[in-house]
Amino acid sequence: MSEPLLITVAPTGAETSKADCPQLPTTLEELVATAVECEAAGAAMIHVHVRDHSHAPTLDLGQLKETVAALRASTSLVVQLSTGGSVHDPLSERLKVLDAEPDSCSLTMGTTNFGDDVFLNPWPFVCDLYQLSQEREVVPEFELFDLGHVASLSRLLSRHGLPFGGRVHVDLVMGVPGGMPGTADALVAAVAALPPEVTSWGATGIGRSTLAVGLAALSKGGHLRVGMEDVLTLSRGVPVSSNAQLVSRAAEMGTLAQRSLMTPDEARSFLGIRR
Ligand code: KMH
Ligand code: ZN
Repeated sequence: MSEPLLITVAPTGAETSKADCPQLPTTLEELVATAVECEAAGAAMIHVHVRDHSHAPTLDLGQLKETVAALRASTSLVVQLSTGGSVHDPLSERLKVLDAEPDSCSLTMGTTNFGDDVFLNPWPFVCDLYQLSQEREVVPEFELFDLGHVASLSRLLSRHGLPFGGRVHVDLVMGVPGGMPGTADALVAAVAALPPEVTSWGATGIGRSTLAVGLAALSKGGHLRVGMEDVLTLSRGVPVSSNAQLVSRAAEMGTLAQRSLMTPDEARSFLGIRR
């Protein structure tokens, strides 16, 4: 019997503008309503980027804390804050995200080209963020955009030990222009290269690679991240109307693959989240 399926929703991201996509949840009210719908549709964890009052990405600590509290008040979802932010956020601000005391944080294992931009994650920053997550008892999700990031994860774990909670959960972020392609072949290669300390992995395919990556991940027994951070169309020319639509589709795919859905409470134990 396969492991229950952990569905993470990434509802907002830092790249899409509200003007281009009015259905993107950018206010706190919209985010909380989305989170409630996505939990009902089968999500167990939420990966959060916060927007300011003009809908621009922000790492404002007050807003981050308010968002964590609001999500905890209205849902049971595991709350993961993005430490990636936007490509314009300074590293020092990204470290301060942990001051908002989330359950989990994203932790990208290296610098990557990101479309026309660069998503900066120098090695000393990765180590600082990792050590801070251990001190603060926040469970990192290791974001791997490239095969080189797999090797960096191995190096990080051998130098600095296991994360808080003792579990090592990885998300393969595939199909970013500049990172590994969103194909079944690349997914199989990345999974085969994961270090032995990894206890679970999921994958997300950006843009049109979302279905190829999702289906390949399920075939290999992995978990799924979906959401409007990663994809804005259901199929060519058909816009996503809500994050819950993507979570429902992921849940249907999981059911087809004979996977039960992991509840938020099960996800806490599974990921080693502090209770
Ligand atoms: N917005 C990207 C530059 C993360 O959340 O940790 C980085 C990102 C990864 O979304
Ligand atoms: Zn993100």
